[in-house]
Amino acid sequence: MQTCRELGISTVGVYSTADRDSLHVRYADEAVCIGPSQSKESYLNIPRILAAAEITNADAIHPGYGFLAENADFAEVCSSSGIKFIGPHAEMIRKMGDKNTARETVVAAGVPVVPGSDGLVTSVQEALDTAEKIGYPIIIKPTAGGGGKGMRVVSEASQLEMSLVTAQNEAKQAFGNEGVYIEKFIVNPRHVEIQVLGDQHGNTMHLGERDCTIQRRHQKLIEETPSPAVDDNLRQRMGAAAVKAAAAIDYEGAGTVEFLLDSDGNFYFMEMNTRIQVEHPVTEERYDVDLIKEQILVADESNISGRTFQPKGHAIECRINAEDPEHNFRPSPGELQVFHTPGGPGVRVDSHGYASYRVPPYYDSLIAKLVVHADTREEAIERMLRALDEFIVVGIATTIPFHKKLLMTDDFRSGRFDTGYLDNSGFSMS
Ligand code: MV4
Repeated sequence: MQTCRELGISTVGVYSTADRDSLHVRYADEAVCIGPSQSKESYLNIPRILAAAEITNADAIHPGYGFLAENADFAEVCSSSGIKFIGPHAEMIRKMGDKNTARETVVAAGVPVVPGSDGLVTSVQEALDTAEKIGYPIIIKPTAGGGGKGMRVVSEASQLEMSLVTAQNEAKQAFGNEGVYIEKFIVNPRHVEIQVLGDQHGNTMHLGERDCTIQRRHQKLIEETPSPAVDDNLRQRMGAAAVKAAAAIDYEGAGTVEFLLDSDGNFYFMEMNTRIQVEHPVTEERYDVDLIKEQILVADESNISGRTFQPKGHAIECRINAEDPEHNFRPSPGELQVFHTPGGPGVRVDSHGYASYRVPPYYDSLIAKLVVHADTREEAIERMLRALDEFIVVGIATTIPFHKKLLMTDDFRSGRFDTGYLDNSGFSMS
């Protein structure tokens, strides 16, 4: 909506009754209530969203990064209703949404993947043969999953049959699709992803990487760019691989190609997210770009050939969640009695909150993204610690104390961490 304001485009916000006081409702030129708090009845209800678009005469819908952002049926219904879905076409979402198809698609384009099964695994014998060939441990992944949902690690042949059957049943339950595939399990990798942008004229480019290795139970907590583990040569190779993956499906819009990076510097395609992501602001700060503006421009048929973005400095994002890090990150909804956000050079806060706002208990716990930009990683860390000290939230518990503690550790400062860090390193709040 801020981008639209700058572009002279008027906006309509949609909201559930639980979000009537959210900042996006006040910021929008018009707002339409689309139902009660349960997201199935509001933010996931396609007919209600289309009705809101139609009564307000909307030209386009920006799906954000949750709910329907990667729903191919929604993208399809938008286009057939004459409303531009700001994102890729339904077929592109479908191809990348089915993880085994995505894997096969990028392999054909010459992108490295982790050694694994040749397509979906349909029998115990096939699973045993695949695992024997690539070696244990292996990981079973549901093709309809993503983001870590429903994955199972198997460390020896004796567990494989049991794990396969369980994984298939769980996948059927959770996604209505029992398809699973197998990969060699890479122990404690880093999560490094590449921001890509494609236009409607066949051009595809990348805007460097984001390191999202600091995660807890598949929830990212800190993201930064550049990655402490990526040099210019690796960035160039991962960027080229990400562009190949996106170009393989004629990708349109902003997208992210996720890679695992092992401790020897090998990278492997994991999945492609066909949406703008929560952590996109770190790329915006380092590359001096408004990615939402780029999404809107390519949706309006703009051509990106010849566009270049000059990276500068280092950007870090800390996710400020309504969660209590002292109590296993349990949710802590409630009133923001005080909500004082930091400012000053190189500090950005993206939030829907304000003093007296009541964080509802129904949705994702993210209440603010605190993003800093500075010349070097060291200066960015100091700036982040300064901004975290200035950030005052009274009324609910947040992840601010967690970030202060983590950013003080030698391990974080030296870039010595992997995706297992929070669970294995002994790092704790007490
Ligand atoms: C893996 C893996 C190890 N080996 N695949 C989890 C989320 C999804 N995008 C991919 N995931 C993983 N796939 C192979 N072959 C380890 C993970 C993984 C992980 C990846 C990124 C960040 C955090 C993670 C936490 C646990 C497991």
